[in-house]
Amino acid sequence: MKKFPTHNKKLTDWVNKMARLCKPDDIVWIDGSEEQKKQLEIEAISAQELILLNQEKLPGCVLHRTALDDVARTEHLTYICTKKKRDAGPNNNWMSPAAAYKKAKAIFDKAMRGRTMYVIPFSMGPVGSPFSKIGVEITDSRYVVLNMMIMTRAGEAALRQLEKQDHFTKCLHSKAELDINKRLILHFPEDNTIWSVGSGYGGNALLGKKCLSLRIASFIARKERWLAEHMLIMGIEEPNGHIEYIAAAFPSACGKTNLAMLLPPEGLKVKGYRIWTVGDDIAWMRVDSDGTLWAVNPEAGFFGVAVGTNSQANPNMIETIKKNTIYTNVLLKKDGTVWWEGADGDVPEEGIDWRGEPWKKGILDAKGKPVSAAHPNSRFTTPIANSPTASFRIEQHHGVPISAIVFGGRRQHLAPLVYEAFNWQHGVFVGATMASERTAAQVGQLGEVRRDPMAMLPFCGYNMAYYFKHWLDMGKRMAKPPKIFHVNWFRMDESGKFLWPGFRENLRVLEWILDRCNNKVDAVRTPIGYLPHPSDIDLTGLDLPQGALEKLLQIRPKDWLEELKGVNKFFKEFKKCLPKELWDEYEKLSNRLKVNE
Ligand code: OXD
Ligand code: MN
Repeated sequence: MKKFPTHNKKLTDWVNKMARLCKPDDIVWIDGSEEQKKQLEIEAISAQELILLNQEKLPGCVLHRTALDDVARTEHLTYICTKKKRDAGPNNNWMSPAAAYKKAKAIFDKAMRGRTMYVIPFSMGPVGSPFSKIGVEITDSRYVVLNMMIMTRAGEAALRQLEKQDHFTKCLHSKAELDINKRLILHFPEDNTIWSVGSGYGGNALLGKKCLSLRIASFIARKERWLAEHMLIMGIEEPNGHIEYIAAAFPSACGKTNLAMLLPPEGLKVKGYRIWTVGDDIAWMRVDSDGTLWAVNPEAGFFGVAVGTNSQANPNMIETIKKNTIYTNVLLKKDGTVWWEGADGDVPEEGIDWRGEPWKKGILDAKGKPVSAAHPNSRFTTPIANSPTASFRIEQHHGVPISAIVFGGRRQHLAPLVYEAFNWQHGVFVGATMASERTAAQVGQLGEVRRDPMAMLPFCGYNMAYYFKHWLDMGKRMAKPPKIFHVNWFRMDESGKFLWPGFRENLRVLEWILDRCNNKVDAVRTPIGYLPHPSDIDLTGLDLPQGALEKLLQIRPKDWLEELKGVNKFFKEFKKCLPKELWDEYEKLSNRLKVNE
């Protein structure tokens, strides 16, 4: 066995112990160097885990295909393993730590025989920043190593930081047999440990992402009094060069990545706005000594959905993924480039689909349905630094100051385009009652409302009732808390047509949000919060049909009272643990609506 590049006892003891369990043939430590990365790529290509793409057109890009039943996060196999079940809450699957370790050990046992065990020291957040956390992932997947090298700061520098602080999150991963019946994604927040086995899919296997940066981090954040959130962070540069930052939470597949990289709309060009992307998925936020909220993105890459990404939806992403990108489950074209449904350009005549099968334009399956070229959850992994919008503050240890927090969901009829919460407590209620309607892309009843508070339902590593309380407490700690808003880009008219064009035009709404933060405009007080005066949303160059904006800003108290029934049911799941303040906000909203009915 090779010499370990560290004398840190905690780390070497743990790696040795995991090696005794998984029995790899070899152990390789990841130093984060370009040479090591190249070497791993060569090995992965010869083992057919990766396909080298056309290096002239897509330099540094490769393609990976997952197992057919390993294409998305498996929430039903994801557990929070706390000593007390109540600490995991009704929002999580729970297993006792003893039972979970026992069950998983049987799967990890000798799982790495004939394979190499990679040890990846990594930092979530800039190395050495007071915001950041160190983790070490052990894995037997080269694909995981190469992804972690993009998504995190992996290697030597993280290891030296670990030695200084002497604590880290222990992340153990093995593909094992990639068997869905032997797949478990286990979190042990009380042990600062994650065990994931039987999956090679990003959200299950890149343990720095959802597992550490959200589930484990949210648990730690409550103890250490900060926030780990499922939020994008973007900077909006005004013509005078001043940049304001916002953090925004939307459920998965509501356009966080597109918003974070937005290209200002043609109509507002004269105003000279520019967008800076700090992050598209996760925000860690702390109260600083100035009494305001500051945020970093713990990640260093994007793990974005490919299907639907094109020059109209996200031109900056199209630029970003032209180099040094790992594509997963997309179509391989004859010329060694890639394609997916909704990509730019013509539908290719033929290729190899995400399953590895020959594919032809118009090809139908046995039931007469089109065979998809790319999986609907196909992905690209790409460095943020590739993006033309990458913020110059990404590496800054202090992060960025947050002026506004924005919540959002997909609501056909209920929520207006935008509204502002009355204060922090009301804002927490707005976040806690967030919901989204199912689209055709998801299984289940179309239009069915799914509650997803702060977009954290699948990611909160403890009882959400305590999480709400933590949010309320955080507000009290800030001298100047950010204002809280709610947006809905998805409102429809009577004929089922979207009333708002979305995408680039969303900047018009962010402009109003910033005007509110800077006390530049007043607003209309309504039962649900402050709404814009229609004339305060700059529609220059936008051809919105007559009356559309008024419809977008309409509130129907009857619909909101109906909505409150769902909220009531949801809140009751948390029994006595739910903070009284949220029931107070519920009552106040209900009363305001009844007066206006
Ligand atoms: C993601 C998700 O992959 O939220 O970011 O599902
Ligand atoms: Mn996400």
